Amino acid sequence: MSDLAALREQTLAAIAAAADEPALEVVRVAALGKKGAISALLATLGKMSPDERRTAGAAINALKDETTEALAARRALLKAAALEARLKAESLDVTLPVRAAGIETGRIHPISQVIDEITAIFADLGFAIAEGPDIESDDYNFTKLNFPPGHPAREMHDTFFFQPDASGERKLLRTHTSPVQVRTMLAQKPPIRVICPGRTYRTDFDQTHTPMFHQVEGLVIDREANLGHLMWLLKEFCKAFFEVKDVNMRFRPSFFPFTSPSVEVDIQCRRSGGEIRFGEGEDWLEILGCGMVHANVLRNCGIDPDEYQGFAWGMGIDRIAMLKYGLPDLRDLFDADLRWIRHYGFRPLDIPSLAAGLTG
Ligand code: 2NM
Repeated sequence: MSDLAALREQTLAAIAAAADEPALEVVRVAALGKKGAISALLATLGKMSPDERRTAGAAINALKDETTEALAARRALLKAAALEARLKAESLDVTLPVRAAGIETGRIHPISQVIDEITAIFADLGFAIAEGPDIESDDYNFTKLNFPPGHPAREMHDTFFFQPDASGERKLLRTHTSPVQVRTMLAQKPPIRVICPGRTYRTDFDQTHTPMFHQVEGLVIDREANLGHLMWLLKEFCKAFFEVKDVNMRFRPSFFPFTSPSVEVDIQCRRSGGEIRFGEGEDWLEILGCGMVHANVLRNCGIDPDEYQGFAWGMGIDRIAMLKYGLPDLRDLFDADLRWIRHYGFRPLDIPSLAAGLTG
């Protein structure tokens, strides 16, 4: 048997014996690789006489083609067999319970839920929602709101100040969301109906205060907007938010620099056994502050107080979220504890709307 015939037999046998694709690749390299046996034979052609080359060349090339074809056929076979084996080994039991998707396991934080509820109530009453930056100027947070420089009411706000910048200006973390209302009045012409929910900051940290907390403030500016409208609006809000048919409210005179007159509002409730019910009982719970926007504030924000007037109110969101949903400790709200959010959080697609009932 010639060398060529022996090589052919050996190569084809090795191809037939290759049990998987990596083994087949080893055979291919040994035959057709740079240093393979057939490649080596092809390299000898150069040293042959033209006659020899004609016959040997044809034979070696025929072996090369035959080997290539055999390799391709074997590879196709092995591929099919490997797929067959995988299909046999891997099975999917479609009757098994499905693992919960993110949308099922994720939860909405009670604060986000309450902001969405408040937004739904006021949007239904024709209010727009406005937001602004957490870092504010002293001017927007205080001066324009009728807290003149040096006014003692500034001290009551326990403000986080930044270092002064190159121009000497000292920015701060907003102590209330009122600067958003300032921005709204400066940017829009009355009539204005807007609510501003968001984060606010004061250097207070104890059982009932966290340095970051949430507020929602509202503002109405129109030619004849008055305290009667405000009282009606707040009552409608409280009924919708606490999901009761009626609430008793108490309006007490108070003081804020940006409103005159200023009023604090309590709602009637009953506390028993760690539970709280609204619209009945003999306790009073303070829930918000409000008043007629001070003429100085209107003037500072480019609104003529002889032509327009308005009312504003502000309330803390964290505490009413705790009251409504029975959250026992304020600080849990910001602890980022997964077990807590799984227990107290809301399902992502239960979006509050008045039509569906606020909480589904
Ligand atoms: C409150 C109480 C009373 C208030 C006033 C304004 C503005 F910008 F119109 F002057 N915004 N928010 C306001 C009034 C806030 O929070 C207890």
